[in-house]
Amino acid sequence: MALQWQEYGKLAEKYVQELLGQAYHFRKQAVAYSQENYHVGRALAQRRLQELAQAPPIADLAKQLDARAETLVVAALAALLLVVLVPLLLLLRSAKKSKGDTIILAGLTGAGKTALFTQLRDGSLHSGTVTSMEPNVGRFVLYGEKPTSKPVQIADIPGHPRLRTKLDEYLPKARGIVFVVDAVDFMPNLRAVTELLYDILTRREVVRRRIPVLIACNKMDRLTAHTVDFIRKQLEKEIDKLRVTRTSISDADVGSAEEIHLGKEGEAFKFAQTLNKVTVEEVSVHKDNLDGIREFIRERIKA
Ligand SMILES: Nc1nc2c(ncn2[C@@H]2O[C@H](COP(=O)(O)OP(=O)(O)OP(=O)(O)O)[C@@H](O)[C@H]2O)c(=O)[nH]1
Ligand SMILES: [Mg+2]
Repeated sequence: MALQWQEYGKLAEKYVQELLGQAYHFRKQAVAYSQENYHVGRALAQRRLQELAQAPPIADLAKQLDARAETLVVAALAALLLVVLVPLLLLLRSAKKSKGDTIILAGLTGAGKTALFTQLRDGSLHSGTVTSMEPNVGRFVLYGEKPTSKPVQIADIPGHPRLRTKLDEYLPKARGIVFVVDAVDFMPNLRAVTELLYDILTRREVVRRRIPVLIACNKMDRLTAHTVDFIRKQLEKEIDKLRVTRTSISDADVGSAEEIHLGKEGEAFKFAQTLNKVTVEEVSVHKDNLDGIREFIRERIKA
């Protein structure tokens, strides 16, 4: 029996309502999943899309409407497309936001990044004490964890000034940054350490995505190592000085009007003022005193 136009209208309205309801749940799920894990989110979204296309309302619609109702089918499909497209776009946007999945190890040459990398991966130091000339990148379950734990992608970026561009390459992929500082050979390098740290803390991708930074004061097994408190205060003081010179340089340079300023104007700089979380921890790669780092990694990438 052919349906009347009025009934077509009601039917279509009902289905669109239903689709809207489904799409809403779908969007919520997809967004939640994509923040946790982009791939899981995408797979779920695809499955949900398929289910949606086979959902009873749509199958029914096709069955019940005869050839004359073609326009209504088109309208319903257009509505479906709309309610599906919007969440999909949202999903893609949030997936983009959370695309970083790498823990970056940064810091001056000799700080202990490569030692830390192998300690986290193998539970041993290996023999090499050579300056790295290439980033070390690996995806692995942290040493000592259950083999079923989620693998973590870690990138150890060499500290040699000529290789700093490697940092530009990896920072957009960052989920978290471990900034390794040599607590023994600290004072002679204070300016250089601060410049590198300042550079990282004012990166647009770091600030915009609120990438947390862990300042790992390494080599605490050595008697001559400075305390964490001392290192934090020195870094804050030095950033304070650097802020002044960097700001006056950028004021003179019209092109960098968008420069990111660290901390609060008119107040002495403290790490607590940064938009992204900056914490300071005492570690020793040699003594495998790395709990703070393991915790930091697992907070970012859940086991
Ligand atoms: N005493 C002590 N020495 C350490 C510790 N961690 C690393 N070292 C030593 O510090 C030196 C430099 O370590 P690397 O891991 O090669 O330093 P890096 O940060 O990778 O340096 P680049 O590759 O040049 O950027 C090596 O001789 C390590 O054995 C530690 O916890 N305690
Ligand atoms: Mg190295």
